[in-house]
Amino acid sequence: MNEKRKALITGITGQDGSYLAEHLLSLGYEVHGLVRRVALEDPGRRFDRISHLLDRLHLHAASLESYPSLFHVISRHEFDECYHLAAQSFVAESFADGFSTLNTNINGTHYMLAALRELRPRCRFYFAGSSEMFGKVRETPQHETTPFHPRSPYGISKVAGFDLTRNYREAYGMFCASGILFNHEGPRRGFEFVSRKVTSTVARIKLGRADELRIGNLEAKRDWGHAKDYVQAMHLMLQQPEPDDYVVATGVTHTVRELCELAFAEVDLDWREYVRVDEQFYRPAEVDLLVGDATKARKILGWQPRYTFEEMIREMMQADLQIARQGSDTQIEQRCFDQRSVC
Ligand code: NAP
Ligand code: F7E
Repeated sequence: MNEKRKALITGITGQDGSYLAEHLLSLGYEVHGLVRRVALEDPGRRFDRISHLLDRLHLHAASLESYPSLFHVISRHEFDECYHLAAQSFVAESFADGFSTLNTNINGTHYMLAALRELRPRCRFYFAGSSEMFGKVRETPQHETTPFHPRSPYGISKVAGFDLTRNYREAYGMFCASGILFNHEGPRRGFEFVSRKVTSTVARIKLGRADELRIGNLEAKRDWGHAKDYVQAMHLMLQQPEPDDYVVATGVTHTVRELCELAFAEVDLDWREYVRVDEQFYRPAEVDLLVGDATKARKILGWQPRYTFEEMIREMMQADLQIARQGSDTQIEQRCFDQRSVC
């Protein structure tokens, strides 16, 4: 009898964690997730992305800030694979509070690696690297050998996490791999990120519940894919004979302006009548142009994205229209549509 493979996901309550949990469950894994104690105390709100999976998941309370709490969870189960996704992931917030972003993202990654080395050195480890590591890009498109030049505390924290992951691979022979993932979105994206901010606000405008979309840099360019496609690449990276690092991207780039045009067009509105540029949403240092070359992932992992940008925005628009029609966006209204907030 083959035993079920056991996977541990940190950040299981986030966008990627929820899609990855679904994917691993569909492959027959026993899926464990690390969650914050406060999340266990407020499941209605904190578990909204995984509420449909709760009876099939094993959740453990731990904090990325506490080595003993991570050590304790890892000591209790023979994990085969660990996907380290938990992080302070919002770039704008990392400018507002660089200290906590660096602390959570760098120390959290180091704690995970150190505990695995001590307790489960054969457990395969995935680190959630980011295209933000390329920052002020030295070449276009960006691939695995493009030098890093991060432009935010968030980007700096991810470069440190990437280096730690590679160092554990080289120094201790552990199976440690990093995905260098470009932006990926979907209907479960946090409302502070530009794609979801646009689709959720457009839905509210369409229903007469908002009258404008205040936004930052319309000329910023991103390579946007769908999170459902990208979590499959994470899993494939841990199934290879040797650990390595991979760029995961669509190779197609769009401006924030094009994103707005498309989302408004989906509901037959003209974006120019509603979009207002507001400098409070500009960043102190911007990453102007990101476009990834995922040739290595395609050749070695056999991975390629299925969703186009247009299909993804359509799916997000439809989902946000439904939420707005049901009126279940009241909390969001209070939290994120306050135009004084930084989202
Ligand atoms: P997300 O939706 O913001 O989810 C972040 C997760 O991290 C949540 O589960 C959150 O838990 C958890 N977390 C944050 N701070 C924590 C702490 N101090 N202790 C324990 N857990 C903590 O992010 P995502 O979009 O799914 O991204 C997943 C990972 O990929 C992140 O590391 C991100 O930096 C990286 N990444 C994302 C993208 C992208 O475009 N989505 C691209 C490249 C890399 P709570 O629910 O309790 O807050
Ligand atoms: O911004 C511009 C903003 O916040 C995208 C994270 O998942 O992907 C994400 O980071 C672009 C930037 O994502 C607004 O200046 C304009 O140029 O959606 P975002 P991000 O910063 O690219 C990377 C790969 C990660 O690793 C991160 O974890 O859009 N922009 N106006 C705006 N952005 C926001 N949020 N809000 C605006 O009003």
